Amino acid sequence: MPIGVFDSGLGGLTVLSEIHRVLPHENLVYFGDTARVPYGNKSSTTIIRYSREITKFLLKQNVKAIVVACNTASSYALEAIRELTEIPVLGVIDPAVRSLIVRAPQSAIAGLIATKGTIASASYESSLGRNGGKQKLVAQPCPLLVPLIEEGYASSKAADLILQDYLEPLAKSGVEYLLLGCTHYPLIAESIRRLYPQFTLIDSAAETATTLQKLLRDADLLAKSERPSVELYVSDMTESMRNLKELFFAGKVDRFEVAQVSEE
Ligand code: DGN
Repeated sequence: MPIGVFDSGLGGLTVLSEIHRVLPHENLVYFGDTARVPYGNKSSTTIIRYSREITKFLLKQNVKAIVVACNTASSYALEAIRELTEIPVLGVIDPAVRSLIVRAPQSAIAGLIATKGTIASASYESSLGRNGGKQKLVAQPCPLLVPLIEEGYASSKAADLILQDYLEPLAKSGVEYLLLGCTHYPLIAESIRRLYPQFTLIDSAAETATTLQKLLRDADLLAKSERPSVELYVSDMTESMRNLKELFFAGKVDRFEVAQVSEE
């Protein structure tokens, strides 16, 4: 049985890459809602409806667990998804926050960078409270980073200037840990490390993959396929989506095609 992973678009392929790296013997089915991306500017009702539709599609693929590889959908739709199924459902926010709580002293100041939608939802703050973390969070929306990364400008002078504009206030606030709260940000992590070596980066893609590994091991659900397949489905296909797929997922893909989810 495969693991189902979904995102509002193709950025969640950074999460899929980490899952594939940590769990190389698992069959993976990914759905990117490229016809309706971005979710960040939509109402919670709509995000929940879209997420439920995609969940039903993944359940039809007979998945054994679902990873919501999108910060916005993880912020709003986890409970609604869990109402549809008994299988494990994992978002990207709790794994990153739990890693912060384990790694950082309680007195630490942590920066959070994400899209405007994720910051507005205050989901990282809620997760910190729910998990008993006492660290202080300083949030910084970074709306220009997604388009920069998607246009191939992650390692450019323009990216450095924009990063400094976003991150300098965090450095001045004494931030030591930085949560990368968006699917796209692993691609800009190297630039952040070079500009701000004092930040310890917490990458929600990597943390989600290791949390999933533990969850599957504890539930005795780990697979040992010798030839695992990676299938990618999108709700709309254009040439730029083929380029984004290459940008976000370096591994071999067995299928990359359009699939429609049924509307509720
Ligand atoms: N996948 C979204 C996220 O993790 O916030 C980023 C892309 C978007 O919908 N703006």
